[in-house]
Amino acid sequence: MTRHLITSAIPYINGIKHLGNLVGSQLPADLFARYQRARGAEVLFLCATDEHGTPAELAAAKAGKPVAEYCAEMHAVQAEIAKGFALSFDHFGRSSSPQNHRLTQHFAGRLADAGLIREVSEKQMYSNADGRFLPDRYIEGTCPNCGYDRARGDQCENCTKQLDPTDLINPRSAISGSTDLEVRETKHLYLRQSALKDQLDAWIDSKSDWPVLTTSIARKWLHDGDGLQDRGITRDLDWGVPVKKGDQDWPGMEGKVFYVWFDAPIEYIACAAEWTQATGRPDAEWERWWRTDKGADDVRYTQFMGKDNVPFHTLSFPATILGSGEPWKLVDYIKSFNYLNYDGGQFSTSQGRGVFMDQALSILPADYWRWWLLSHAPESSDSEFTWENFQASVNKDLADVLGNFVSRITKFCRSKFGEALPEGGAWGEAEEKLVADLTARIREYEGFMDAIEVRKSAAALRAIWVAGNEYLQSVAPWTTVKTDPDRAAMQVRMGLNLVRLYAVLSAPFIPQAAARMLGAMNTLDTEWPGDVAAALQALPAGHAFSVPEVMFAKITDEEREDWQTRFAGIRT
Ligand code: B3M
Ligand code: ZN
Repeated sequence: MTRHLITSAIPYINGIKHLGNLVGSQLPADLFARYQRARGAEVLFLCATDEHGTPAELAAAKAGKPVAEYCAEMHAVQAEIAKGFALSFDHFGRSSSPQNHRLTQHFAGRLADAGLIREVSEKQMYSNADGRFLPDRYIEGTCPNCGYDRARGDQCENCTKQLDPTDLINPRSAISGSTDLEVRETKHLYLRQSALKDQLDAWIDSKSDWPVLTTSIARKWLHDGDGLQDRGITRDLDWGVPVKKGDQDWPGMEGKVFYVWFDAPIEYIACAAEWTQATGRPDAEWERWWRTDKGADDVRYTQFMGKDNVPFHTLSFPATILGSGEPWKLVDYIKSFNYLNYDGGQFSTSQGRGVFMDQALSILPADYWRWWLLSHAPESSDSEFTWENFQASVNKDLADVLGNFVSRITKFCRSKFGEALPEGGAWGEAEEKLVADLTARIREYEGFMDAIEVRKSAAALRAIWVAGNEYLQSVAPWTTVKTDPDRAAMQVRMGLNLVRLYAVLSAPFIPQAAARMLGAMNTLDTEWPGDVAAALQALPAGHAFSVPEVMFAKITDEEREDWQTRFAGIRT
């Protein structure tokens, strides 16, 4: 049996994520985790909040709260919203956990022992007005690469280029807006990624099955310009993992913390340790997922993330792992996503533009969003959310195709045969044809899901729903019943079995609706349909069922217009 370790990029703690963040990491990761569980695999699905660095400090300052308190509150908020979207994490951890502190310091110690860390006395931006150094997001300015005028000191949001604060043109303090900045000397640690370049290069080259989006970004950082650069892994900040070499002090590094992007991916490991602790499992349980010397060599590890996070996952984090010289599990597959745009522009957290996860749940159930987002995932290119498109897809796919099927067959059975599956005769030609058709389509669906082709999987699933509708339409039990009630009963029995089958197949996409369908069919049988003919006889004649409430309400034009106006502005 395959064991799947699945991680989603861990969302920054600074506020509630928008739908673009969701579709680029947590949601497709959940789709894959649910699918693998449904196929009988052992799955460990982890996510956490990314709590260190300037994003956390700046957001806490804005909220007027101590950072630790702000992070604890926002972690609870994000965990609750994740639950609302039915994200099935085995554990939702925190990068500020003691486990992550220990592991981050451990890795730094190993890297230092391996000669892969150098101390650099360097010039950093110091703000006279703020009386402090301005690392990363504490500084903003114009990107030297693309000219975007709100680039941050660590990375340009627009062109994804990783930056140093001193690279920015016309820099200003993100705290006070002051341009009264000067360059001062301070000491920092650098991870010698360049020493690992050949190893990383060979590793990326061995990943011929990875999405081009992933490998092209990695190759760009490996080969563009002067090639892979060493990376500063410490900061002059208060909040974060204190710089230590294992459990030893690091002379000269007092009062400094590790850079957020150094400790954040290590949280993928620490999160597993948090999971064992939270669930009372022994330590050996998490090591079984992460240490190849302790049972993790048969684990398949898949990461999900937006394209701006790819350099850190293809180069920096693997450099940490490889450089440690210890048998930690390396990622087997990185699924990355382009951006989802919002109604003619970009979603933006800093500017509060778009629909945020809490707002989405306040107007419609999670499944509506899950279906639209996954079936429009920005895989081969950026994609765009528009309210018209959202309304049309939900109404067509969910209400007209799936919802209507469920409602039609259950209501018809209740009115003609009562609320139990009728007996009827043997299958005929139409049923054999349906089984053959569905078998081919389900195998196709599995192929796309195994390959994490999200949009293609959604299209294949929709085609499976359509096939059921076409079957009902062509055999027309409502007509048959007048001349051949036995045959109509058999057709109805088939239709109700299709409802159960659809619940099983659709659960990774729309888990809440799937649960309602299974509830209406009065069954706990969620076995994946290996043999489709058998799966369509799982519910026997005489099995009681009930007619569910409306599965999916259509989005009206008035609602759409209302939401369009409500979410046109900027969230404050
Ligand atoms: N928190 C960036 C983001 O939320 C960052 C990801 C960390 S993954 C280790 O997009
Ligand atoms: Zn740029």
